[in-house]
Amino acid sequence: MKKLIASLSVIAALAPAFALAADHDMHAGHGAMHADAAQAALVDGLVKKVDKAAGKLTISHDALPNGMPAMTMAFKVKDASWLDKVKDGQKIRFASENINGAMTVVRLEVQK
Ligand SMILES: [Cu+2]
Repeated sequence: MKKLIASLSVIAALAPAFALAADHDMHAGHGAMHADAAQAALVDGLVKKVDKAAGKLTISHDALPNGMPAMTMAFKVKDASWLDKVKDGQKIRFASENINGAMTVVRLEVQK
């Protein structure tokens, strides 16, 4: 009985981590299912940070076609030269795709 309680508490301790992982996987899978729609649809975003060393853009984005709600997050970019086209506070329209588990900007238009 003592052993059962111990293993239950281990499961309880791990449960939040599992829940997070499962949520992440579902999110990624959802994105993959709708890859075609994601490719086509441009979403409004605001550049928060340009990280040339990491090849990443932090974007405050509207809701994405893959179901991700509006939030601020880092995206990889398909073409590193795009990091030279934008700066902090730049308004953009972009399309993103989940590429090998990393949300990646696959189209980017600078808003004047
Ligand atoms: Cu996001």
